[in-house]
Amino acid sequence: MTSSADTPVDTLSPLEASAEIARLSEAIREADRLYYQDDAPSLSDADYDRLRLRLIALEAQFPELVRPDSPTRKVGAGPSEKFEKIRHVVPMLSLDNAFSEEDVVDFVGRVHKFLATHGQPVTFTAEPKIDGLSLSIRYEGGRLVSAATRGDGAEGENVTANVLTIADVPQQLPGDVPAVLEVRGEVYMSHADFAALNAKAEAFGGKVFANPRNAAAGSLRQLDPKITASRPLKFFAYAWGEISADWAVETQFDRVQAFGRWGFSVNPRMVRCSSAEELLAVYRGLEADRAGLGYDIDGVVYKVDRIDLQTRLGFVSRSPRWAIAHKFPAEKARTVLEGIDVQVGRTGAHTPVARLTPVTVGGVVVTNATLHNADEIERLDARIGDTVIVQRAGDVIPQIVEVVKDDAHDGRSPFEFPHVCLCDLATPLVREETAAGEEGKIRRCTGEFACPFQRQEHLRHFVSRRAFDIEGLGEKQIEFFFHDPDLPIREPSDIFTLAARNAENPLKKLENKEGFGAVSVAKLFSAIEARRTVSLERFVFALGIRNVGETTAKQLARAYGSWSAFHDAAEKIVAGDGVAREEMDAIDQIGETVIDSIAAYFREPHNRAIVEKLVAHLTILDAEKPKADTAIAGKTVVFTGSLEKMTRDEAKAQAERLGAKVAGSVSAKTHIVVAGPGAGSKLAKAQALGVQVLSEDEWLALVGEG
Ligand code: JCF
Repeated sequence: MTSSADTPVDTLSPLEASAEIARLSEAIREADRLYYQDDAPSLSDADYDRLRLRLIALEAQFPELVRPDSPTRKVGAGPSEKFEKIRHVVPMLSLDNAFSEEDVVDFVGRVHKFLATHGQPVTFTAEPKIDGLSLSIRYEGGRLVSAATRGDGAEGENVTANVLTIADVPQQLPGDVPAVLEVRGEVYMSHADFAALNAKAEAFGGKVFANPRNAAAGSLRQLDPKITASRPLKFFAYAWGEISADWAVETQFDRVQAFGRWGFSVNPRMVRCSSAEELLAVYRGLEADRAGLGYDIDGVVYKVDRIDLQTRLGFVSRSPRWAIAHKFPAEKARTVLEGIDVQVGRTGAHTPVARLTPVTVGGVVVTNATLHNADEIERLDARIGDTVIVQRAGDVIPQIVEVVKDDAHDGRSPFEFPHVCLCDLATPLVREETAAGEEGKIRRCTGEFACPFQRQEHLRHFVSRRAFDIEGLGEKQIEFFFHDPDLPIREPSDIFTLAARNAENPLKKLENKEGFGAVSVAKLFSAIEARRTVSLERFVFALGIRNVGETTAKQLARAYGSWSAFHDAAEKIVAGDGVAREEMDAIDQIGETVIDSIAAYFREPHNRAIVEKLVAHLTILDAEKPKADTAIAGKTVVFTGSLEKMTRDEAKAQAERLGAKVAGSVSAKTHIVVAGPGAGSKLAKAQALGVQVLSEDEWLALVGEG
């Protein structure tokens, strides 16, 4: 809180405000230019938002100082408008990271445990992790028909015309390939090509890139494919998406080698291994050879080789259980801590952020770093003006790992963390208890929806892709409407009254505002209309209840089936109903922390009012039941004794996938008990109650996966 950006706007003189507005407008315009035109973002999203928010606040306080060309008057026009979107029929995955040898040993152990290999070997592949951009290339009848970037994994940008210019990417595959085939891999630029490109740019006044990855990204995302063609891009194939036919090649390694025979470049350093020790040996070898490879890599990717085992292992959230990226250690640099800002997140958490003298860490300019929390500042004894060591590991936010104490350190005053929220309410910050009942490190504002910081963040979350996902109402637009005096959106229900309010206000039509037109407004309103009907899981996730992420929301939706059932349960829990609490506790993966958060949310009168107002505008669909057309759909199953063909986790995941509910104990409501060797009291109880008892083989035959 060292910059003028922290001076409350209502204490500024018009002269000071005017100067700051000019400065902010220029900074935002420059950032926009770098982002949209040069593909070289100069600011993090958070920093960019901070600038815009400050400008909006200033303009609200001093309306007479608003310039007609202010960047706040423009909405929309993001980079997403540049390319058409392509939906990935098979999502493009991201990999979980391993940062230590221990993580790798754990990964291998988890695979063995899940597959219940009892010490039988499992083969893995190990390959360099290319530091480029993922790409999915689609072939139909062997002919390249489209190519898309990863995007958010579900939807990427259509860069077909540009990919057609990459020499490494075949446009026609040999005759024997599947009718539909998506080949995935990494676009990158070699060190030599990168250096030559930058040398040319420097000589002829072109754009100089910070590192090969940025150069590859900037070259691929060109609207003019002629520019892409002039850039030396390369491609390594390492994975696949949709494939039309059964492909008899049954391992990761062999499939990648097949890509090689079809004309793709595949990485020559990919090998097979059969233990954690062997994987680690590959890692050490690549780490040693890293500088001589000729292209950037940021780690090593390990995968289970057999495709059938990959299928059995499946996914946790959006990452495969059968693969992991082992990252090379972080790079470090020394710089000066110029200031400490405190940011407020959507849950009211106050996070300190270090402002640094810009420094290059592993090819990227770092200007700020996370300090995690107040305790961390104290632990580091970081004081403004100190020399610090910053560390950057892959795409992780840079952090301060050490203070280099100089003679002046003791003379600097320790940082004083705020005790009240930065919002106008100045509500006290509290440290929440952790799940273990200890005092947490995070300080949060207690103002919830009433806190202006949280309001806007709640709204952003509410419209985000995995929540309401309203086309044309993204973060930028939320920011605009949040501050718009004519058609404000201050809480979720305001979204659903927007069209009606606009119709009532003929003098200040949205259609007439800059950045909007009749067509875009009509589109926005129809996108909002379409979202009046929403699935229960999206709705529960969108509420932004602390500790209720997407997975938890899905579990809750499946367990309760309807909004009224969930809401009733929440109300009962708030009222102290022990049975309702126990029922929620019995839901898979839901425990005390989640229940406490739900209770706290629905206990808060502001939240109740906001939710009630919102629900009045919506049709919340009952939860889609898990598969209904299988032999075990809707049945409650209990596993007891030991299983021999699969692990408990796997059996459970399989049963749930096929629509069954897995319970821990036998009751009159149990439909099937699967009993293996060593089954005891649960088996006896099942027999006493007359519940159907199956052996593991009978179970597998029943579910058709024997
Ligand atoms: O080299 C890479 N950057 C890389 C990324 C290699 C892989 O085999 C990957 C990947 C991302 C996802 N495999 C998956 C499934």
